[in-house]
Amino acid sequence: MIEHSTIEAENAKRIKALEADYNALGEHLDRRGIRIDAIRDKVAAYGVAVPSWGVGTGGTRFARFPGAGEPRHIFDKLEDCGVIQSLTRATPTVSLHIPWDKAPAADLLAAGAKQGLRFDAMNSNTFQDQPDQKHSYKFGSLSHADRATRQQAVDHNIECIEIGQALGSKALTVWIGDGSNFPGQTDFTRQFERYLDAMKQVYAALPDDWRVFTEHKMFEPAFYSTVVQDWGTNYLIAKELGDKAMCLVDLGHHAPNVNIEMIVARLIQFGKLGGFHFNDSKYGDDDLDTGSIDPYRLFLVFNELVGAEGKAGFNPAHMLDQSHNVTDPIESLMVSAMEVQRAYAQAALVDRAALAGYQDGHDALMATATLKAGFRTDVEPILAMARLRAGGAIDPVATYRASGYRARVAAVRPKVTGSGGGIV
Ligand SMILES: [Mn+2]
Repeated sequence: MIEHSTIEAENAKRIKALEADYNALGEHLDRRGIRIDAIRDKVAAYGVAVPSWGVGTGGTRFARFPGAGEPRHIFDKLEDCGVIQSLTRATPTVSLHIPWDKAPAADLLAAGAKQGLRFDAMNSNTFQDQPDQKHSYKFGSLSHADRATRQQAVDHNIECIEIGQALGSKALTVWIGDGSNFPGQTDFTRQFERYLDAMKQVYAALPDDWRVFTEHKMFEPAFYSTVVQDWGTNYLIAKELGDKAMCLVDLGHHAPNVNIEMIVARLIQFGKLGGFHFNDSKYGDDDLDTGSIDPYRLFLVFNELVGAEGKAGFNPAHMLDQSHNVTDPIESLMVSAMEVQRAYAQAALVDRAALAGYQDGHDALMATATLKAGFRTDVEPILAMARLRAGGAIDPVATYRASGYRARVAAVRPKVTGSGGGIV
């Protein structure tokens, strides 16, 4: 845990500069007809979920280099998530992965409450074989040719719903590794029929106030075809299943240069945007830190989200989904949560009435300039002020380093050298 006195001491070093920057930005925004406090309050109310697996060091297909003081189990993970929330005040929820995070519900609830954390969407796992598992997922899970294997995958997803119900979660995210590695290996249509049939069974087990998010991904671990390949297939699934089924967009699960913000707009327009997995990428599903490669694209996604605020039924779930290989995962997740907030705040600055006017008047130059005016604004004082007022740190990374947390937990948590898993 981070001592409150550490946060206060670190904030004391920075509060004067922050107040000056905040006031200067307030004057600037005032000239643009924007009330800075309103944006600050929007940011303060915004939260993004941390994936439980994100606090461990990830890995690549080649190796995993463990870091010091990595969490040993879900309770260590919740402690790390508590650190992220206490410093950033941007991550009030945690998304669990079953079976990695399996533990008695009462213990999870107590540990979450101690850290001031609630539980977001549940994540099932049918892309690995567990030691006690009867049927292998080597050739698929929900779309497997063998009925008993499909049933095992269905039962696992239903178990995830039941675990989630006990924790106050309201959604299940389903990502499968099913697909094929060779042309001709599978029949596209029959495989997809089997998947839909299995998902209908999962859907039937959803409580009334739950949603199921299906996550598309164009490749890996299947490298020729995947069953839930793209947003079009994902949309078909959501339509086939029903109103509680929605599409989840992982920013890394598209081909390079795909216009993801337009996909977001389409899914919003037809009421099927369920949520996000935020990360960044350069070449593929790189799972890099959110906003580290292309912050403008993140902003453009948020521009669509802010534009849709208030639309009936619009309530996407936001979660980070990254793999940290060369950084302290806590630092990466803090920075990423702040990058998501930054894109949100910048998108909230866009003058939408002016933008619509330029769009309808065919003034392409001023339309794009109006959009970019939001992105160009340095909103850091707004984010920092929102954190400060909520009891967080003006500078979360500096405060975290000053706290000595990593060294403290490294002293009691032995190094984990096994494969971590967690690229989903
Ligand atoms: Mn994902």
